[in-house]
Amino acid sequence: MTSDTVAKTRPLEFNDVAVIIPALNEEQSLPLVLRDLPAVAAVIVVDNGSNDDTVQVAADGGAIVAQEPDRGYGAACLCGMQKLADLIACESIAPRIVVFLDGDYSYHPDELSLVVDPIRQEAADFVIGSRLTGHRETGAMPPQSVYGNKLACFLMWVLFRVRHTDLGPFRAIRYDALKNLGMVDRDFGWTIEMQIKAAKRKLRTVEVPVSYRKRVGVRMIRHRFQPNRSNCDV
Ligand SMILES: Nc1nc2c(ncn2[C@@H]2O[C@H](COP(=O)(O)OP(=O)(O)O)[C@@H](O)[C@H]2O)c(=O)[nH]1
Ligand SMILES: [Mg+2]
Repeated sequence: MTSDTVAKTRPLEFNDVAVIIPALNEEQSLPLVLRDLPAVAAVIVVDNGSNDDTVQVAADGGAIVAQEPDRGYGAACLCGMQKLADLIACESIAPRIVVFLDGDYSYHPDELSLVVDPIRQEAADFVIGSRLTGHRETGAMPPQSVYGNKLACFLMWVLFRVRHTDLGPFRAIRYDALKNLGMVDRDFGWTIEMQIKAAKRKLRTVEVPVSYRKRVGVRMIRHRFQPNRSNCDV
């Protein structure tokens, strides 16, 4: 389905918002994510070399599919940004806000307005959904992830005087501000890179509590508080 078709068949509640969903083997969870997401200008699912039916369920759910064969969360986000720029260049959409959302259904897509509203109300340029201040299903975030995020946030405070509680990937940012950050990290350093760069560029950044539940499907040995292979130049 093209973005034109999406626009014709859905009432656009968030026609100023584009959503980028990096996805690696998320055939089970992605239909739920796309089902619960409010109508937006465009949903871009970036397939990161899945060997299941991620691409098919994304297309069936009305998303625009981009493909990034290079593994890595940040690589997928960068590819999604490029796809978004292409769509804007051919004038199929003109979003003002970009939301990043995981494809594993660990976040609640129907909480989109929580991260988007502060930008719409001109109270922020960048909004991070915090799992640490929001409601977490028991066992959704393993202890090493909780403490790793806290440690990363503490180090951000020590080194950059930036106060955060989480590196949560469910986040919204003004599109023009995102472009100016010059994001480069191709792995799980992506989220912390964005937070540090936003602070350095003096973006108005706020955190909002968001809900977090156990992912659908299994994975993860590496976690987002480990910016390994990070090549971010912040
Ligand atoms: N693990 C992993 N996830 C990826 C990759 N590329 C895209 N993703 C997607 O990034 C999101 C976060 O991944 P996840 O494994 O849930 O990471 P965690 O929440 O930090 O444990 C999911 O939607 C994945 O499908 C990749 O190379 N590795
Ligand atoms: Mg996850």
